Amino acid sequence: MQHSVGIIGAPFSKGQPKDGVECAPNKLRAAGLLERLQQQCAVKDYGNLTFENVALDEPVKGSKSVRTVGSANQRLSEAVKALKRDGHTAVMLGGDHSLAIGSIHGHTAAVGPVSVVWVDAHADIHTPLTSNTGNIHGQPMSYLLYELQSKPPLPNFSWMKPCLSSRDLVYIGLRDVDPEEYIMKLLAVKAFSMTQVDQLGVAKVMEETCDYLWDSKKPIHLSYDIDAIDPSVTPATGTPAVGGLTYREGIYITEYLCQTLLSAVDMVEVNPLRGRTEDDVHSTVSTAVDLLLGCFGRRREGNHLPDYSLPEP
Ligand code: HAR
Ligand code: MN
Ligand code: MN
Repeated sequence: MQHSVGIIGAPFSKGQPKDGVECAPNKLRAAGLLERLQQQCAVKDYGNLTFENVALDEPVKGSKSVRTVGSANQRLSEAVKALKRDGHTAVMLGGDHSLAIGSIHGHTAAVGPVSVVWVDAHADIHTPLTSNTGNIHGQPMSYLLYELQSKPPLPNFSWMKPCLSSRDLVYIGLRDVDPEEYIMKLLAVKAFSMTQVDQLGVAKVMEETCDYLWDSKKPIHLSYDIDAIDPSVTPATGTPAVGGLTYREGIYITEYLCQTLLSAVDMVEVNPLRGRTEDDVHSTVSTAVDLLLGCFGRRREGNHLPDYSLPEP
């Protein structure tokens, strides 16, 4: 499928405590993301959003920076909605994973209900009441699901309504899930943990993922947390978890979804300040770029010009 891609940078880090994840959008651009994507499809860069820190943002029910996260996501939701209305496939460069709230909300505001493929070591489905850390990047799914929204809404979240059904969610790559996140079992969410990736292989996982989602034929939102990939490949991230996807498995997921109704992609949790060495950062950033290229037509067999013919001797 030929995509026209619209890119939004979301340099935001208040969904978790570690500095640096806000540097990722510019790092990904500096690594040549736009130039390389342009070789495959039309690209429009909408630039970076700017976010305010809300003063006196005291914890609410233990969750941190609720108001700051709420207003950042309101802005992001509007931006993604506008980009989708312009007719592009959305690429949101985070930032931490709390941004999935605004990204998925804005996507559905423009196109109606979507399916979500959430590629992550973590389920990010804590509610403010179950979270042990109070970090909202561990909670976005609970804000999005009809089945889980907190009532009354948290401060600076009254702009949003849940917009995702648990039937339309698939997890891939899980391996660091807290006991309270058993919520996902109660909701019967489709999930391929690393155990299933080992058992079935990534090709079967993707076939089953798309069979499962195909029934409803909704546009697909891919939310890709870079910590889904093994930290030997992508160490520059805030909460690395051993035993992750290989580079090849990670890329295969994007190549497969490229051939579906892919309508929006988040790339989150790349933290250029977390690597121990230059190489750590480089490997993480270039893997994130490769994953995005895979979403939009890059093939490992080689991409060829459509009108290519052998040169005249
Ligand atoms: N479950 C833990 C928490 O709620 C860890 C959250 C995970 N970090 C992320 N999200 N990068 O995927 O705090
Ligand atoms: Mn995540
Ligand atoms: Mn994660």
